This record gives sequence, C-alpha cells and structure tokens, in this order.
Amino acid sequence: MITMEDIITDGHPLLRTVVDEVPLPLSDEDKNVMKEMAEFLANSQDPKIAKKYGLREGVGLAAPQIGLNKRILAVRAEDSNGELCHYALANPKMLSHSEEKTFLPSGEGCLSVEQDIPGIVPRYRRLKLNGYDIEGNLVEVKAHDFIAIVFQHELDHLNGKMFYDHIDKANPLMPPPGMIPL
Ligand code: K2U
Ligand code: NI
Repeated sequence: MITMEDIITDGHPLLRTVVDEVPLPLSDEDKNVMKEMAEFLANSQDPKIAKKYGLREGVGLAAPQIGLNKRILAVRAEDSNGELCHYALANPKMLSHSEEKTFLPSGEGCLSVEQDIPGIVPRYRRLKLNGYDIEGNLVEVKAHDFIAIVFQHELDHLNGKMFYDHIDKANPLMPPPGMIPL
C-alpha cells in the first residue's frame, strides 16, 4: 500500500517535470498503480486507517508524487451535492474549461509540501477532461467547483506545476477581481 514514505516532497525534480504518457493498452503494472493510488486516497480518508499508518488526508494524487514518471492521476472527493466522486485516469487531457474562475478561500495544500503556503490559487470553475480508466475505456469527465479544483491541482502535477505557482506573490491574499470563492 502507498504510505507517506512513498510521497516525494517539494524539491524533487519529478515535481518539476512534464511526465510521460503511459503506453496503451494499459499494462498490468500501470493498472496496479491506478488501483494503489485510488486505495491511498480511500485509506487517507478513513480515520482509523489514516491514524494507523500516519496518512495525511488526500482528495487527489498524481503519479509523480509517488516518484513515477507517468501521466496517471486519482481523485476521490465529495462534490457540491455531497456525492462521492472517484476517478483514476491515465493520460488525462483537459478538453475545455470555463472562463469563470474560482478559488478555495482557505487556499490549497499539497501532500508533497509540508509547510502551509497561504494564498489564493485561481482555478477554472468548470472543466471538461478525458482519460483512460482502469478498464482501458476512454472516459469523459465534466467537473465543477471543488472537483474541478482537485482535477486542476492533479493535472498541474503531471505538468511540473505546483499550486503555489498560481499565487500572486505581490498580493497573495487578494482575490483577483470578478473571481467567486468556492
Ligand atoms: O495533490 C496533492 O497534493 C493532494 C492534495 C490535492 C488538493 C489540494 C488542495 C485543493 C485541492 C486538491 C491534497 O488533497 S491536500 C489535502 C486536502 C484534503 C482535503 C481537502 C483539500 C486538501
Ligand atoms: Ni499536490
């Protein structure tokens, strides 16, 4: 199982790398990576398991964070209707996004960043993406609000970007005009 020891921390070059697509059809190894990443998120959200293994709660994870140069991400979070959304996607691609942006008023954190970095992280409020699920089907996902934010945070990890790259250094806590907090 994936534990915090497997998660690389800021400064590791892989967090600043545009990582490679995985070959299709998905290999058993890559299917297992997807399964393990999804399981990590579920474990991190189970208070008993998280306490037992010292897991920080995560709602998303990208393969570079566990040291893998692979375009694989997993998301497991409740949407604005309280529905649990969970995805594990290989070779995800953003297809379109809203002009409208949003942000988490409390800012963002990262499993690969130990310290708090306060600041507004502008994100698209809606986005459409596709990717290959663990069965190898090309699936299309439309996400909005919090789930859209999580996907953008994970997609950034596949492109060597960190959440704090989006924070306005001159005015970190000032929401840009016209942006609606989540
Ligand atoms: O990629 C990661 O480091 C996992 C992040 C993803 C994330 C952070 C902020 C906003 C959206 C996604 C972790 O989930 S950070 C911990 C966390 C837990 C619950 C809610 C928000 C952040
Ligand atoms: Ni992160």
